[in-house]
Amino acid sequence: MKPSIVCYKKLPDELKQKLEKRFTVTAFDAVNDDNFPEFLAALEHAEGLIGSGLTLDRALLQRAPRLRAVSTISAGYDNFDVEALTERKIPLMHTPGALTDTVADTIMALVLASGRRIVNVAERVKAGEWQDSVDESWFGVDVHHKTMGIIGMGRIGSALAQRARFGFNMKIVYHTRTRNAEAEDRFDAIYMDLDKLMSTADYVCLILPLSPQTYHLIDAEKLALMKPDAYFINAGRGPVVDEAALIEALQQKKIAGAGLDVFEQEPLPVDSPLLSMPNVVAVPHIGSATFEARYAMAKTAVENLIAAMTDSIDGNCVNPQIIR
Ligand code: 8YV
Repeated sequence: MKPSIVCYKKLPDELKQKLEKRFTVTAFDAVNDDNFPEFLAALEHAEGLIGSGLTLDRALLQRAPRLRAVSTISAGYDNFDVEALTERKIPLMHTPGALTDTVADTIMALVLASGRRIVNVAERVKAGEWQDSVDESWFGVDVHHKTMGIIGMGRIGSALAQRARFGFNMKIVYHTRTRNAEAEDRFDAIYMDLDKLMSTADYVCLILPLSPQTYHLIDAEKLALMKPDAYFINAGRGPVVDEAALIEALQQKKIAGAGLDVFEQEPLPVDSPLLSMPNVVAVPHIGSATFEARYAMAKTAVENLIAAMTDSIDGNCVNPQIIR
């Protein structure tokens, strides 16, 4: 008999078929309040799980007593209880390589949109305000030749540095857990402690994952170090930033603006003060949201699940210490 798996995200047909060749698949396009009881019932038999966008905490994982492998269609895994999985020797697979360039493109877009006020001026044009040649009220600030500060110099940070350094002649300063000699070599990136980076960069770009160590790492104190004409960009995870402190820094004009792909609460509540600030570019967690990247992520996740279910893991495992 084929092993049972549960897929909790809509997959392209050919990828679903690839899974169906090997497994008995119970598929949900998405899990919501309506189908949650059916999802729980399917978990009881699940040996494998694949999907994204669901919080799989210890209690929910306990509803899957036969579970042997989990494959998330994402790079981030803050929505999983990794400790609970590791205790049960269940590998958690993810897709860090499949979205690098796409997310770096998104961050560059937020940098450009913030500095050049692309969204704000486009809204004014749509509102009929473009009546004459533009005066200073439409001006932005340059991106090229400025200093980009990258917090988190991993795969995405390096892809961003490449764009900024060679596409826009920017100076790169960075902060990360372990120094990245390759980035220093390739992009002339200068390592700085976090405080120094915050006070140096014209565009502070945050790409850190969420963990107990990074929660609210960027707080009022850190934001106060930024230059008043600098921009803050977040494409990592919302809760790495104290959003209330960011809102206050923006309201008090302590920084020039922000470009945000992630928020403490997603979807962002419609009454968030961020939405009424002309110097904030807010996008709905679209870092990896292109057809190409989402397909590559789903394909990698399917391959990851097959590898984990057949004891042939070769990379992409969050908790490799459990592999025998
Ligand atoms: C999406 C992401 O949130 O991969 C990640 O960690 O943040 C994004 O690509 C994810 O794929 C859920 O759809």
